[in-house]
Amino acid sequence: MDDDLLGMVQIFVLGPGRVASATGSLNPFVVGILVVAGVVILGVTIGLLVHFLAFGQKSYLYQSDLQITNVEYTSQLDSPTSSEYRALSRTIENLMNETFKASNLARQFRRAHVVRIRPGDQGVIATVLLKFQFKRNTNGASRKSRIEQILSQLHNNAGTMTIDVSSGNVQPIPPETVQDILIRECGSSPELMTLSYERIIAGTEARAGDWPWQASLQLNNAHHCGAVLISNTWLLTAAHCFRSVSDPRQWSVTFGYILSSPEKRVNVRSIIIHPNYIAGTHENDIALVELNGGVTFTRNIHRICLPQANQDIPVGASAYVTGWGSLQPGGSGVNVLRQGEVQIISTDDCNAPESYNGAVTSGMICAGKPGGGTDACQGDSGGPLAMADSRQIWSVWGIVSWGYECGLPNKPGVYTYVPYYRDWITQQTGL
Ligand code: 4AZ
Repeated sequence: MDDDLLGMVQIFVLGPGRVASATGSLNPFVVGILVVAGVVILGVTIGLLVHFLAFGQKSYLYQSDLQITNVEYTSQLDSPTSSEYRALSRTIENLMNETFKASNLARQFRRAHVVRIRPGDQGVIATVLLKFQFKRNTNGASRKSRIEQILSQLHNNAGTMTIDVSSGNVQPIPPETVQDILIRECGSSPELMTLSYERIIAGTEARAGDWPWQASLQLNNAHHCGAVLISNTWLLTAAHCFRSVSDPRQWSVTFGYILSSPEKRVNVRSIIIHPNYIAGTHENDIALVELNGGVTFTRNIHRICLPQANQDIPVGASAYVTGWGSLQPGGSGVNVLRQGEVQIISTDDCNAPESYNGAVTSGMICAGKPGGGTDACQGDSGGPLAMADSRQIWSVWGIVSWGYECGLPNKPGVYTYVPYYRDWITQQTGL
């Protein structure tokens, strides 16, 4: 043993020793240690690289069409925000979760997400995205056939649903394609686009792409109000934003979370102010802005969903208000988009004598923090009060409208209640 070791050391010392003597200044022993260290580092690096490339985990995405023959397609399923669409998507996603969790791909399966429901020859066809994490050294064809095999078992084992999975319909898709699919759908959050749950809404400064539907409504190129993108040509905002100027030629809309460097600026073609807007009482404080040419949706610019007409909002639910408004009444606005979490407050509580004493009408909804604090303020007007459903799809439930100062206890923000105006929005835009 000892002899062997000695021999090894001698070989290393002897080799570079000649180099050392050639330069005349390096101690052969030091050079030997350096060489040994170099070889060890190189070995470890190569080892790690081989291990990572061969055994490291990588995300793989697949798309599959499931034919559900015993669910009838109804017009309710046209809208991804209808309770029917949500319930069916949830049922399918839960079934996928249970199926893969009970399969030999339990450890590799990450998430299922229904992106589309359309009428089939028989029943409905649901397009599902599936995310897995496989070791890099697994074979692509074998991954696909393992998934197909598990899905084919659904035929006999899909709870209340009768599912037909035609063979060969599991397709691997690149992450960019998943993004392109989700960007076209309304209300896709950044965490959805990677089919992960990894969103942390922390602090109050937003990051790029966090609120892709948020726009800045600008009067002569200066931020005046918030607005929210509901299609590639229409935005929702507050009527009171146009109290002084309603000529579309003086208005433009910018997208991107940093005001000073917008990702896009688009001119305004038309402005539709609710005909019954009353400045004194803030009633019907809602307006539509039509863009001069549609925007192309990107990861950082795309539309939010609209809630159903007269859909109820649960009191106490958590919602987010976003905007470039001031941090206190009379203050100046900010350059980087901010976000605040608020809770929905019942209209009865909001109309209490110590609160707004009856000024909150059925086209309004209140939201704030129990003791005050987080709130919308001047410059946030027209921006969204957004809420995510259990599938992490966001809808605009409110539009920042009014309130007594900002963040005071018993004086929450008052928002235009979008479900109350849903039919008006359809009449005006066809959405
Ligand atoms: C405003 O002046 C304003 N705290 C907007 C919202 C609120 C207060 C004022 C709500 O545009």
